[in-house]
Amino acid sequence: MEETSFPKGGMIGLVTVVTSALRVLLHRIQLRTVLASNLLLPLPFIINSTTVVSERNNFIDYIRIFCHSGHGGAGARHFMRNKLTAKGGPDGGDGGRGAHIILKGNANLWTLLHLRYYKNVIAEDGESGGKNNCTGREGHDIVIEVPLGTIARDEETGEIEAEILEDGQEIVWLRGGRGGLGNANFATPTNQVPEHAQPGEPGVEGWKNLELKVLADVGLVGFPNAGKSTLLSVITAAKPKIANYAFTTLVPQLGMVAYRNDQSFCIADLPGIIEGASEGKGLGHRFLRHIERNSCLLFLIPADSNDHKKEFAILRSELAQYNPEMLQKDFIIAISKSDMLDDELKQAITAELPPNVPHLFISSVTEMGLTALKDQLWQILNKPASAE
Ligand SMILES: Nc1nc2c(ncn2[C@@H]2O[C@H](COP(=O)(O)OP(=O)(O)OP(=O)(O)O)[C@@H](O)[C@H]2O)c(=O)[nH]1
Ligand SMILES: [Mg+2]
Repeated sequence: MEETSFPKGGMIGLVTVVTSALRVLLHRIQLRTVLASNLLLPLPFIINSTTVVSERNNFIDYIRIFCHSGHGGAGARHFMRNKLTAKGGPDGGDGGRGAHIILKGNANLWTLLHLRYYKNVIAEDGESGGKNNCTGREGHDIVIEVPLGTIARDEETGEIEAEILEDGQEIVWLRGGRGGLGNANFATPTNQVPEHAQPGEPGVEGWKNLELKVLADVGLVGFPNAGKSTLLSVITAAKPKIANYAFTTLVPQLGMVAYRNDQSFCIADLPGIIEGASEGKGLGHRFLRHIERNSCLLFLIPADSNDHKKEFAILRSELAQYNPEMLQKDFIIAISKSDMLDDELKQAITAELPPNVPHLFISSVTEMGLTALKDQLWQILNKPASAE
């Protein structure tokens, strides 16, 4: 009889093909693990942006992400069996809780830039319960670190679900599903062999928005070129871009003002506002949301303005169109670039402005009036609550 056998060359070829296929498969599995771990590993992945492309890209105050908290593990249905116990009781353990998605305040962050590339945040499911009353492992919670002043909303309903205001503050944003109870929990004197064990509860999922409203004490409001950034650069250590053309500042900038006796307060320089900003002119009113949280507003009107009163009225009306509550805030008017004014012109401007409006003359170049300005801002920020 003739023996059937593989030719030697064919065998080697087959082995080579199988080995390379295995190698490709292994590579794919490794790649998948890396990608999956990106989504499953606990956040935060704080990207230290030394490679920032431009000022405009650097400030992210809104992101949209899909979130899914973990499913609870199922409770086990099991009865004890071993060589000494023929008919042991039920010993099915409980399922573990699905992972939560937690928001945590971090005072060292001030944009949502580090979350920019995370489109999905998928938390781990809880493990099922085991025999011998073993409870399943809980999913690892995901902690998303966000800057102070971050609001979390549900995209569909628009409802505010969480708000981070303090450093270290933690809010369980999306709860993981509860683990199901194992059948050991259902044993009663009349039913000693419960067949029932609970399934785990599902997690929560949906498209969510994270929105940052900068938490500064004072917000600088003014037309483009009013000298806002120059003022920030003089009274704080911030180094904003300053130039003699409109819309030099494209994103909000923050700075800490050092005040007498080692005290300080935070001031935010916002992109310039022009007439019609609430209808989208200039940079629109996209950045006005950052003024909503400021305790006090500092309107900056340049000394060389054609009509100081009108400029102030336009700024107020743009704020009101965005949110009428902004007009309730305390404010001061500072006439910037006052080094260009003599006493006569100062008197003319004072006469022009509404009589009951507090105003003062400052110059960032000669530092005139800056101490008085800081004093007034400090007084407003620290006035007793009853005086409001
Ligand atoms: N003489 C004088 N010039 C000033 C003073 N403050 C600012 N400037 C000049 O005004 C111009 C505009 O200054 P910025 O600080 O960039 O103005 P801004 O309000 O931040 O402008 P945007 O960012 O475009 O909204 C620059 O050329 C400054 O040098 C001042 O106190 N005195
Ligand atoms: Mg500026």
